[in-house]
Amino acid sequence: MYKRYLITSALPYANGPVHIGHLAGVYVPADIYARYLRLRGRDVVFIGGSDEHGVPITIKARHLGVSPQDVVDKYHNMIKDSFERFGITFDIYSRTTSRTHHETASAFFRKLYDDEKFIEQTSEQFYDEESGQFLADRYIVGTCPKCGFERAYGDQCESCGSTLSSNELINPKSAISGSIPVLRQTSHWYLPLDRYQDFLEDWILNGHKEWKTNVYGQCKSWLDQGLQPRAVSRDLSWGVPIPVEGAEGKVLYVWFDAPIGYISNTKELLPDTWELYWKDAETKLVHFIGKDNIVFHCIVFPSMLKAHGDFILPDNVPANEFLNLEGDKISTSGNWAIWLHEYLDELPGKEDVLRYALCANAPETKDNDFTWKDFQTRNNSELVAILGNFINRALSLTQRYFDGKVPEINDLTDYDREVIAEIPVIRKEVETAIETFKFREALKKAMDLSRLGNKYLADTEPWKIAKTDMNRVATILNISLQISANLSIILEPFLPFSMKKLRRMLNIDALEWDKLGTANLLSEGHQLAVPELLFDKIEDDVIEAQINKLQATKKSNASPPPSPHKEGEQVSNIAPQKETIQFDDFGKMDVRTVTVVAAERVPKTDKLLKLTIDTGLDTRIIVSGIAEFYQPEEIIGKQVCVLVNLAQRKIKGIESQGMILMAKNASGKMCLVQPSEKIDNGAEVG
Ligand code: B3M
Ligand code: ZN
Repeated sequence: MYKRYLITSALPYANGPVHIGHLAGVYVPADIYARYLRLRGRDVVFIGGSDEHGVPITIKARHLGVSPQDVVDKYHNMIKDSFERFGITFDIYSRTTSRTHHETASAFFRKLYDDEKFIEQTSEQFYDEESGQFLADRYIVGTCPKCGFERAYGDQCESCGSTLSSNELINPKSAISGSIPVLRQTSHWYLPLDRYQDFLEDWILNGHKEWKTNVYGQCKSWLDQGLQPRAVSRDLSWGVPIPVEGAEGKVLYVWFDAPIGYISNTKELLPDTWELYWKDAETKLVHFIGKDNIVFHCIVFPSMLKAHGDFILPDNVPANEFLNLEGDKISTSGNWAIWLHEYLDELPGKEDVLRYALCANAPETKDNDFTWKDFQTRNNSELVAILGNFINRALSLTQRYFDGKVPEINDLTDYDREVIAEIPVIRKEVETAIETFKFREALKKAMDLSRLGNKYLADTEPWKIAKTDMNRVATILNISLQISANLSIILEPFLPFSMKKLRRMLNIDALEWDKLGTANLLSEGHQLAVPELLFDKIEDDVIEAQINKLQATKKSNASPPPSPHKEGEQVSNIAPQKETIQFDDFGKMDVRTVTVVAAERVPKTDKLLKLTIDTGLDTRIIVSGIAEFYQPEEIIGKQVCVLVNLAQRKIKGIESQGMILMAKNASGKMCLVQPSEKIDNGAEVG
């Protein structure tokens, strides 16, 4: 048996809130595991934190017109707060912008550098001469060579889904300035993973055959392909600076520094004893992650730890597959998600219902689907009808017949003995399932104890014999109450809020796991509190409101379908024609073709872009409310139509000289009106 446990859960990027996919994949199972081990009296440290580096954060900051620090401050606090409210019991939830982390990650790199564990290689990468910086893949946009989509990124085309490399893009442009990037030499440090191939093959393929098949399979496939050196530095200004002379403008690649965050956060939590958790072979290290993080936790990070030499390796990496939502992939940018902070606000007091639904339907071996209907059924048909019903019957009958005092246990029948003997069997099954990371199965087995209780009451029918044999009723209710007390232990890791409530009703303190399995947890005469309902039914209108909310998202995401209609026919979702005007009225409007030469977000607004346009007559500024529909980099270089003689207006402190013509449909979606072919700037439209 291990002396102590170090549990880590993937550090979410602090560029958005967390959603149910994160919870089902990582945080719910990790929290169940940590709570279970603590209940067993084990020495446990459970590490969490935000991943605050990486290009997506800098892109988000640029789009919002704020600093990367502002972005991570906002989301770190939001994520930390919602985890707390949801009952995720991290021993620490810190962040990779912390001083401890910068120092730890920097020292880690430096040790590998000094020990010559890296190779240095020079390659050609895109450089934006206008903004004076190398461009990360996400900062390069161009035409996809596979499908022709014009706004593909340097690493991926979001239209056809192909993985790309930036030099494959046709007409690449910098997303920062819109200029055409040039190739420039730059040198980086690489971790030569090929040198760790033999070690990894032996350690994983021979040594960890017990890992989940999805994890083992992915590792095997990476190893079968043969490992290649991987760059661990980037030309960026946001991140942990490379602690080597002459490396100005370079930072650690986010996937190099983020897993070191687990070490840094342990250090921050336990400045004096952290090394026991990371360096002593009697520590069991377990990483909870999603499937997209497998290679980093099973191949790259272990190679880093091995190269360093001082650290233990993970004993297991129970990665989950993905959770979909109502049949579609969860998408942060498409707002197709159930956000934790919104759930907590909109369904207060229902933390355990979500924990239950996500665990009962966890994507442990394959991708799974979350639906609001299933959520409702899990609550109404399982939590309310099985668990809540049993507890309620046991407690109310005791209230009715014995004034809420635990009655005495008299002669046991064979059936009583069988039921009591079942409790330790269930305990063993739950333990085995949790210890092999099968949390769905563990929850199902734990719920079997309440099924057992329900069946016992239904079979023995104490309410029927109350008139004739009160001794027998006492025994039946005593056993039912003992089952209830056992439930308060076995379900504690899964439903901590409700089990606290149950203990309040039973008028007992929290019991350790080792007490589980016996029928003498409550002594005769012990006074119970007045029973309440453990769970409430969730009505259809609550579920419908949530489904409607998702449907509204879907509607606003979808571009309106083309609606073929006959000439002259009024189509209902098109705005009606305005009143007739004279030609002179129209003649007053000076509409011209112009080119957008620069675009940026107006700070602290969601909707506004500040555009610099070349009108052929002059260069001027227009503030336009199109940021919801166009990213700044998409609009740079576009030729559009502008009403140039509109009276000047001040918007957010900026003088706006004109108005971009947009077509707007009934749902509010807007698109630019553009000439069908290139034409001089300043050409009159009319
Ligand atoms: N932030 C990726 C993710 O959220 C990354 C995990 C880091 S774990 C060290 O999927
Ligand atoms: Zn494509």
